[in-house]
Amino acid sequence: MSVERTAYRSCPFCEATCGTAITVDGDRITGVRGDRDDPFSRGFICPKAYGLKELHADPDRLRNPMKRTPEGWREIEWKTAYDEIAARLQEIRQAHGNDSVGMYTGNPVVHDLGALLYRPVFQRALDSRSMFNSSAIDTLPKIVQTGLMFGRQFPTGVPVPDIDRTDFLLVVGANPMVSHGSLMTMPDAPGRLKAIGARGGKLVVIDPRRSETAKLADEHFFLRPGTDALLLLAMVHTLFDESLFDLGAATGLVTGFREVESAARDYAPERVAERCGIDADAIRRLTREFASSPSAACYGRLGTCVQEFGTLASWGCDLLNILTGNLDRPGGVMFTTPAAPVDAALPKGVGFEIGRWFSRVGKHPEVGGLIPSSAMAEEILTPGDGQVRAMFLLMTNPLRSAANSTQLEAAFAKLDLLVAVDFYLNETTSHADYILPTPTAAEHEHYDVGLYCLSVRNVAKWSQTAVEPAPGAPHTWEILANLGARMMGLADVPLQYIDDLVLRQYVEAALEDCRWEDLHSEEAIGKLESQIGPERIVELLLRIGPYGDGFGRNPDGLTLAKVKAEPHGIDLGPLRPRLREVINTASGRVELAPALMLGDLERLERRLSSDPAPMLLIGRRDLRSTNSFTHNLPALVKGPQRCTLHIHSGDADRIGVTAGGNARVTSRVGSVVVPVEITDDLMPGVVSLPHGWGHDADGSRLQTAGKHAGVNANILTDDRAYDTASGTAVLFGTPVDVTPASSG
Ligand SMILES: Nc1nc2c(c(=O)[nH]1)N[C@H]1C(S)=C(S)[C@@H](COP(=O)(O)OP(=O)(O)OC[C@H]3O[C@@H](n4cnc5c(=O)[nH]c(N)nc54)[C@H](O)[C@@H]3O)O[C@H]1N2
Ligand SMILES: Nc1nc2c(c(=O)[nH]1)N[C@H]1C(S)=C(S)[C@@H](COP(=O)(O)OP(=O)(O)OC[C@H]3O[C@@H](n4cnc5c(=O)[nH]c(N)nc54)[C@H](O)[C@@H]3O)O[C@H]1N2
Ligand code: SF4
Ligand SMILES: [Mo]
Repeated sequence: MSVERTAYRSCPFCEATCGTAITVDGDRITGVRGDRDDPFSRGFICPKAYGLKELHADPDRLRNPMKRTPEGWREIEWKTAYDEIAARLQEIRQAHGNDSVGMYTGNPVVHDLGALLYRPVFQRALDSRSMFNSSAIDTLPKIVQTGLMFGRQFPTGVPVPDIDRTDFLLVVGANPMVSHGSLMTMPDAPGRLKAIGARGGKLVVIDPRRSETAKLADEHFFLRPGTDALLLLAMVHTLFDESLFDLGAATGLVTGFREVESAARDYAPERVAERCGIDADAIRRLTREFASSPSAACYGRLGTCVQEFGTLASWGCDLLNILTGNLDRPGGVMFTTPAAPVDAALPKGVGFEIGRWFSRVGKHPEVGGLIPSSAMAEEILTPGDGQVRAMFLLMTNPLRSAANSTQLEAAFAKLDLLVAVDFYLNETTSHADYILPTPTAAEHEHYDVGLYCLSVRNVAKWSQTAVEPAPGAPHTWEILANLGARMMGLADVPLQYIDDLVLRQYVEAALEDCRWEDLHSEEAIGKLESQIGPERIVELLLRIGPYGDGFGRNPDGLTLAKVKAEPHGIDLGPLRPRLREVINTASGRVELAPALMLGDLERLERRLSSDPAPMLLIGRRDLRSTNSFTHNLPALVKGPQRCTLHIHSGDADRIGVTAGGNARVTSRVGSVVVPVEITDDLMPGVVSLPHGWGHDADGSRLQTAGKHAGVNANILTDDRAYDTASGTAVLFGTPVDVTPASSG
């Protein structure tokens, strides 16, 4: 008789970290439900959680390393894969230098503890400047903006809305009813958003689309894509113009106040209103309401990042928060106090730097040693010293997620070597020479070291393994450690030895500037109970962290054992004020007016005085997708086709496209034909198309996704369009031409 077991883990399909209870019979997942005893998510899950079961059972999912041969794909042994890949990488870098090997990583890395903690290890082993920043696909403007203002490395300097206590949430370019929050880790986004109204608070949404969040809101304003910086500067202008500012907790802790006042002088609401599509009176009224609310939080996400003025728009959001006294105040925006402070392992020092060097071809600034993902194709295609000839991809499908995917596909075809750590043979990995699959989330333990730095409450939870991986199948950290070791000439060394070296690096970084001054490496290493792998690093971070036991110095404090003993998770309380300890700028103050932002205003001015494009394309997320990789799971693709072009009825009539008919959408770089849905939920002059589709590529092995192929939105997005300040690709606000089309 079989015995059913239950494992508890956070769901890996978005940033919300909902607690799931996974029932298992033998090596089969039998069910996934919300964990009612999880103090953070209280039983909430969305339909995607069920994907844990379908993904584990997916017959298309790869289980063994794959090698491309003249006869087609062949399964090979892990050791052969490591040896061959390392040898090819060595060969390429010996012939062409270290920078000829590039690396790019994708969104799922944040849900795989081993990938997250051992990526830097492999990166160091590659010792190349061709490290492409996946944050440049969604978060870089926020990283640069908060880095310059607060002097901290991502993700520890990003204030998050205190959503459970706020009286006023202003959502600019985010759709948390569907995305469930990003840079704001909060299970049960719908419940938390509805609770704002239920306690008498207000929700206002600024979005070119009447999104699911906008439909819930008290007020929604349509805004022309890419004009957020103008709107937010107009709100800042109003704060000064009408003397509505009050720094609150930030009083005495800021610098650059006068510079902001003078910069905002040019952006009177009356001057930007027409361009934004929002009345000047409405801008002034909204500003007054925000400023006079007992607490308020302005939250910007993708709509304020993946656009032409992402850094300025992100700056505008936090200026509004700071100048109205809402930074570091309950109900405003606050800094999480994570139990496992991953920043302890980041390079120390004061301030945040950008542009210590620039990319070879496009001259994009580096951030944290990485160059923007939009530079990938040009770095591969442009000959010269440092040209990229090999790429290592870690859990990403850039031929569906990055701008101008046609060009990137042509670039990948030119590589001498493409290696993908991925469990699907999909649109990108089908171009690889080797594919290295890793176990699914249900098959590994996990701790949300990254996402718990951005959670709306302080929490800790250890995610359990639900099903054991196939015998011999390595975890992501083992793959990265094994390949990294070979790249450093340590081919025949036991994994334990390599991992001890990795641990030592983490310990030394973490103990520099640690709150337990008398704690030394040998003591910490000696007292760690975990033996190997990412778990040992989490144990270290928990024990030195703000709630930690300090390796015995605070006996009641947290240890990994205590966290593991609470499989539903531990609630460590609401966000608490900590601005003084967060500020890490050279001036010791919050930098309200970094030179990068002031310098970028000239570009904004130029845009304001140029003619607006008649039709702009934006994205759209769907509740049952996670970017590109959940479309092979039957429960998540059933129902009507979701990859459609949304267009306003007035535009549809003028252009002559009809509901259910097809439209051709053309941008500078490409063209697609897509079914049309007419809706007045979009503002006129804006069309919307979801990303992550286009599953009809030759060479993929995705039976279910292939039947729901859709089109690839990133055929249209332009690699040459980016937020110059940060190097972020413009994914929302692409000028397009829409015409009727007869067939697909
Ligand atoms: N036009 C447009 N483009 C966009 C966006 C948009 O809104 N509009 N959004 C952007 C954003 S925000 C993001 S974050 C990116 C996301 O883009 P990516 O980071 O490329 O994410 P995915 O497309 O989901 O691809 C993830 C890959 O990892 C693999 N994978 C998933 N989980 C695992 C795992 O546990 N182990 C292994 N080995 N492999 C795994 C999948 O098979 C898939 O190939 O897309 C961006 N692209
Ligand atoms: N269901 C689901 N959830 C997801 C994902 C998913 O693919 N599916 N992806 C995850 C990932 S990787 C991320 S990064 C997050 C993203 O989380 P969000 O940012 O909340 O997600 P989006 O739906 O892209 O929301 C962006 C909103 O900006 C609007 N917008 C477009 N252009 C502009 C503009 O110029 N200005 C303004 N103000 N608004 C604009 C869009 O209409 C959209 O409503 O979601 C995560 N969660
Ligand atoms: S909202 Fe859905 S996808 Fe996101 S963590 Fe929760 S269950 Fe998973
Ligand atoms: Mo993202």
